[in-house]
Amino acid sequence: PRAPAGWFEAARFGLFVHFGLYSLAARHEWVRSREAMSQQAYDRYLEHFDPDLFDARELARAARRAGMRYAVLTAKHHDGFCLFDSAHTDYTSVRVKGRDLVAEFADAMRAEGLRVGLYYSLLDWHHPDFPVDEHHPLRGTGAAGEPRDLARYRSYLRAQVRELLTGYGPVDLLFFDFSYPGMGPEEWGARELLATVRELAPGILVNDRLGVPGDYVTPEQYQPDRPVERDGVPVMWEACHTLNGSWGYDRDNHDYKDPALLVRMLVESVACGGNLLLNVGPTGRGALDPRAEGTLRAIGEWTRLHGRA
Ligand code: FUL
Repeated sequence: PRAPAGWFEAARFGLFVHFGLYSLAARHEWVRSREAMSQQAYDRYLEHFDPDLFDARELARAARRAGMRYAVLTAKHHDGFCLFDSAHTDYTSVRVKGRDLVAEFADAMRAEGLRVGLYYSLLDWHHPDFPVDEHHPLRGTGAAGEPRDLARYRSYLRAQVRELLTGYGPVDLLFFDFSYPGMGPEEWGARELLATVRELAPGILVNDRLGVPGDYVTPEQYQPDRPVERDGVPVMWEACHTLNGSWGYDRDNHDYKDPALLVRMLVESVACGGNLLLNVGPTGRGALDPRAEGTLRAIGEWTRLHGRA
């Protein structure tokens, strides 16, 4: 492949961190939608939310030792629960438990020399103006009978992205998630949103899931075996993968990929000019599951011997 164009291509290997209320349910980050839980039922997890074992510095060290050079945390996933302080909702880890996990994460990654990425869900099952459709059959969402106002929803997205890009020091990468039929660039106000991002953080990298072209593309749970192209032109890409098929902590799922396989996926990504973003889903208390920890350690053994700084 051609020479790396910047930090992202030189980095090659990153850590994805899916953590949120769903981690307490310990059976997949889509649990609320999959089980059609009402907001009230889901908020049982809110009552028990206490990430007392979430140690961002430990996470950063584990990533660095594995050979990773950046990390991406779910600042907000589809359930709408924010791991950062927001003036626009009370549904945050700060209001509930006094923990600004985005701040802890950003500080820790920088301290360990890793680049900082934030994942921000465009879907929001908690927001009264997010349209719940056939893809997201949630019970009891939103104020009964009140019409949903997409313009208001777009302002919410923009306001929160502004908070993320102004309150946490330099953010290197934004991973938006995701567009689907019926909900795309029009609905998100993608162009205005992107303009705000570019204005606040000119050097930032933005992925392609807003539904408008971004800086890099994001094959998910699929391993490209050749350089990735769009319209015949090679593009920057990053394959994201789970350890066991679930992004959020899935306690009873023992189907972990072998570290040797993950190393091959990393090598294949690099050989084809792409990155690998490997996910961990910390437990409800915020700790790395020993199986995830062991996997990162095993990959680290390999990168220590075969990697280049
Ligand atoms: C998907 C999401 O729906 C999953 O929950 C996960 O966050 C993955 C990285 O992106 O589109």
